[in-house]
Amino acid sequence: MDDYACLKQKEKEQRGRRQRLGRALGQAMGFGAGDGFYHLPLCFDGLPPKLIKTINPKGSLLREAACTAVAAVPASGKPSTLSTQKATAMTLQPVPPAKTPARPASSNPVPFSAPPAEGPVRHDWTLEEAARIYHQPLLDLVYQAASVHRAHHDAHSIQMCTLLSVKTGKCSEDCSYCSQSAHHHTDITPESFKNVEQVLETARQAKEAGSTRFCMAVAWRGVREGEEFESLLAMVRGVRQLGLEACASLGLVNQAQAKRLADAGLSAYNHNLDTGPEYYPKVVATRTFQDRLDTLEHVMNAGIGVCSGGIIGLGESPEDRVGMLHTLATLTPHPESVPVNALVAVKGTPLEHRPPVDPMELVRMVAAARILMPRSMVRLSAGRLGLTHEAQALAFLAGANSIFTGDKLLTTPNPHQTDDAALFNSLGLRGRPSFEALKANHAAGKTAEGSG
Ligand code: SAM
Ligand code: DTB
Ligand code: SF4
Repeated sequence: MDDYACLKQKEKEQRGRRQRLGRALGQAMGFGAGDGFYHLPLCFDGLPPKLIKTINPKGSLLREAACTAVAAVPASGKPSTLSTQKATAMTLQPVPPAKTPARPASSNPVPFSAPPAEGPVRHDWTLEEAARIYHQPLLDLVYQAASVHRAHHDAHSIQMCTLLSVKTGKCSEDCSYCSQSAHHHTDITPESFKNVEQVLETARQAKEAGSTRFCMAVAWRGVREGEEFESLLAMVRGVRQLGLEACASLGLVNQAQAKRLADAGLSAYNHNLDTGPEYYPKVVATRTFQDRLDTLEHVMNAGIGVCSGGIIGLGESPEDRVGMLHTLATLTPHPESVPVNALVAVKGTPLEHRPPVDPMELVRMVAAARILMPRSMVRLSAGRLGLTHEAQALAFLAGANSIFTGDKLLTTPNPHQTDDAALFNSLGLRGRPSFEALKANHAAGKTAEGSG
């Protein structure tokens, strides 16, 4: 059996084990079949789970128990221990209905029911629910996000993406964070549109270095028809022929342009919301949040995967961050990937003096994105140079499963390949094969691991 089939078989077995375990525990706790409880074993590698979370979907019960002893708290609130053998059960309080999205003091944890591992992916999150997830004490949030992550993804596998700026600088837009805006006076050297062969050569090198996705960005307000767009379409076709996933970040696109990109084989389109709807006008004046949403709609309609996330550290409030996550998590479908960037404060931009982003805030953002969009790739994007290996490890634990590799992002530096190799090595991580490689190898009955 090849890796892909093996993975699917393993998932099926795990699902069966969890369902049997859930049923047995539920019955032992005195629940009927109609109670709709969920159990989320945190360890399911063929061994009995050490920790069980029981979540009533109505939100009235939430408990967490060591597997050797299971305690139940009925709706009345009176606990009844069902197994007294080495009772170490930890009981959490019933979940109160969400009202104010204020961050609780760390001594006052607010339990929140994570989506069940096997449950449907939700697109109907309320803003209050998103806020309650986001504002949990950090370790509760990371713990929950890690559980969701491991239920939906191989936690050792990280997507490696390479970025290339196809046209650099002299951009008409006034994005306050961006080194490439013609409105700011930065030290970057503008570069004209690269030719197709130059771009494909870089893509070949990226593939050799282990990347499975190649992302081409252009410093434009939006796509312009003409020779350069035709070249971009040729680049997309060429990148796909190399066996890489092709992503483009070209600013605003209309429906017809999105369709042409889809026909060329584009796998994903990167178009970030950047921040929440209220704060957006403070960051960019030359276009609106709605313009960004319209482009996402065109991309979705064309059948291209949406890659959309944002930046933290622009001076936005936690509510703005929640607003952005909520907008993304209520899209149907969810973006296939969600980049989480920390501002790289570039000299000459209006944000050059912003203080560095607290790594824990970046981890919080990653974790909340993971819980709200359990199946999306969450990309730890710009700002990794400001993170220690330990901070990145926490972000991976919290559900980040994609990074940009290579020494340069678009105009700013990124960790060196050898540094990332050391990080992967110390954490036991490996590069993830592309979706297409997994499928193709499955069809051909070959081993997928390590392919591009
Ligand atoms: N011009 C296109 C656009 O605006 O969509 C594509 C390129 S633009 C550079 C892509 C994204 O990079 C932005 O939406 C923003 O999220 C991110 N970005 C740009 N400059 C950044 C910075 N200094 N720090 C962090 N992220 C940045
Ligand atoms: C994304 O979310 N981050 C990337 C990519 N999408 C295009 C860009 C990061 C740019 C960081 C600043 C720079 O290098 O200019
Ligand atoms: Fe131009 Fe994109 Fe930079 Fe805004 S983020 S200035 S649109 S390149």
